[in-house]
Amino acid sequence: MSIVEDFDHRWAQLLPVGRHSGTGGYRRYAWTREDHTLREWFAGECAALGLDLTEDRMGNQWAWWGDPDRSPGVVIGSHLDSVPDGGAYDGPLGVVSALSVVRELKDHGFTPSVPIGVVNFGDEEGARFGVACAGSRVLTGAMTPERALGLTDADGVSMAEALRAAGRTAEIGADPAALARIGSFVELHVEQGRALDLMDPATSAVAVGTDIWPHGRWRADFTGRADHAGTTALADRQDAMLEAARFALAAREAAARRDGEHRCVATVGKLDVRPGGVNAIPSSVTAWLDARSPQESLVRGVIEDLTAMFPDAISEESWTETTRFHDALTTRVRDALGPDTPMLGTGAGHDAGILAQAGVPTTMLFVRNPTGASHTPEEFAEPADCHAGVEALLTVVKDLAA
Ligand code: HGY
Ligand code: MN
Ligand code: MN
Repeated sequence: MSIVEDFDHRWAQLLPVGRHSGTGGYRRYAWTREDHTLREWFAGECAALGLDLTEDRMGNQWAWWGDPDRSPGVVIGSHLDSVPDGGAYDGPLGVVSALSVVRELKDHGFTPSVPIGVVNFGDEEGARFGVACAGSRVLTGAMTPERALGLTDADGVSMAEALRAAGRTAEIGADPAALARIGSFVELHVEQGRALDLMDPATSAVAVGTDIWPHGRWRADFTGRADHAGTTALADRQDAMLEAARFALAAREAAARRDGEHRCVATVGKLDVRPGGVNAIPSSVTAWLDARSPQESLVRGVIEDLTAMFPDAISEESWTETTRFHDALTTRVRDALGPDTPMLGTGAGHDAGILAQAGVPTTMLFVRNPTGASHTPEEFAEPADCHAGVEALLTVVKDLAA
């Protein structure tokens, strides 16, 4: 079987898992039944390839060809979880490509000079517990285990409880030994914008990553008083939704004031409304804000404006500084792929960014996305471009492990 056929075969296996029959979107959340199915699938594929499967202290899965305790290895892979009603490609494209690369190398008798690892990071999207890249943040020590275990989902279930319900221990924590096994990390990912598509079509379907914009998540809590939606006069109401609505508009305006030569974006994508009845005045609303820009000062400015308007309401949930990928690794990867390979920064966050922040030599490959749509069932990459991605990853691994 060619590498491309192998990729197509594995891709088809994953497609039905966690796909919602109504929306067509994926609902693959950390430590749920779907997540368990995906982890089992990953473990089975790795076993079939003869890789040694381990987990770090946060439950991220690592499958090794060779012994990374003797010498740090080249790691490829990504994540299998999704945002609510996400697309098929964000995450799985990198994991499936990595498995196909390993099979191809093994089938052709390649002898790696260093160990090769495939990773499946857990809880990259933070869809359930709110903090993105929870798996890599705890692994690297960027988030304490106490904080992670205390995060709760929409039903009030804590991560500690979710881990136990999944039959796991809540004894999680940073894992310097697991981190020390990574000599370099190359995460292949679907592009989440149209930059590659807008380039000359003669250029590559694959780009090398340069950097990740600074970005963060904040929550804003607004309090009102529950009452009857029909009998309470407008003048007597304390409706928490009104402040939340002002907050969403103010966030958009604060970003728009700064959006110019450098992009600046802000989104309120999630609300928790209590008591949550159509005919009840909201007694509390929590709004979650995501804000990003290539310029850190612009994001900070948005938060300063909002904090001035809504003092005491806003708290930071996560913050990731500008991340530049490792210069020498990025250059080497680009050299391996050819001097015309485009270089691309991204406004999306990735485990690769968290590892880079922790000092691991890291870079990324992006596969062209013809519409730029992502975090939606519409997310798509042409099969030929996915194949170009897996071939590019093969070239890169052959070079790094030669
Ligand atoms: O939210 C993000 O940037 C992501 O795709 N993890
Ligand atoms: Mn994503
Ligand atoms: Mn992703």
